[in-house]
Amino acid sequence: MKVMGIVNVTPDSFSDGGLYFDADRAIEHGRALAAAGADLLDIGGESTRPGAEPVDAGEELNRVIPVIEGLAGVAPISIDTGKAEVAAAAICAGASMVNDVTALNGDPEMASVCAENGVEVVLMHMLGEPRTMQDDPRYDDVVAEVGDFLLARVEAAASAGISRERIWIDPGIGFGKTVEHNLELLRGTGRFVATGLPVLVGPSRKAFIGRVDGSVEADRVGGTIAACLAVADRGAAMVRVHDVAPVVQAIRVRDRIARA
Ligand code: PMM
Repeated sequence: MKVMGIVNVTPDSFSDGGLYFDADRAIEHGRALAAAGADLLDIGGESTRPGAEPVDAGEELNRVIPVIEGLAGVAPISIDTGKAEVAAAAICAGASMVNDVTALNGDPEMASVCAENGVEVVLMHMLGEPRTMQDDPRYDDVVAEVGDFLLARVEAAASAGISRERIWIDPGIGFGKTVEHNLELLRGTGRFVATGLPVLVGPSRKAFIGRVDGSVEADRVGGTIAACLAVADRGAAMVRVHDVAPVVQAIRVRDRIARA
């Protein structure tokens, strides 16, 4: 299982908001994550934390482009954005993957930008939008509904010319889900893997961990590792994490045990 290291160039992200807002610090952080074993670096300039307000494209570009330029060649780069303009500029600067938490629903130009540039694309499930997604989310069967949504978005992406081999799916842990929904999605990872598409999961330091043990964001590495190992056992292809070194170590040991 691969590890995607998170570089949030934002003042207000979920658990590291403000830490790497300065481009030089973000680049230094990205280099450290790559040295710690990250297979990819996911660079984002707009926070998607619950309640977050949107950022305009100009500001998002100012945040992410210098960081992508600084990290191009250090590791493969993913751009975490829902905006086609940002994705296009990020690709020019060196990104080879577009991680779109809106699953191509946020910007009508996004699918064509991804198709024309032949990049990999992550389609993630979110209920509604970040500002309101945690207001009483409800599902009858969360795994089935998230799976149906993702498969519909895969079809939309494929009809827009994005090659199926380049599409990843992600259940969107924390994006319009209660703690029980998140635990069910993690438990149900195998159902997403059974689609044959590579599955990315982003449990890192998220609130469901704190709901299990009362921990604060910076103190959720153990819970993050537990979730990463659980999805590795169920066939996930990649996890998106802040704490790359301990997660890489946990996966290496898990893989050696699994191989015997
Ligand atoms: N989570 C966040 C941001 N982007 N992208 C994908 N594909 N999956 C996720 O789970 C995901 C994401 C929010 O976490 P952060 O603010 O700590 O980066």
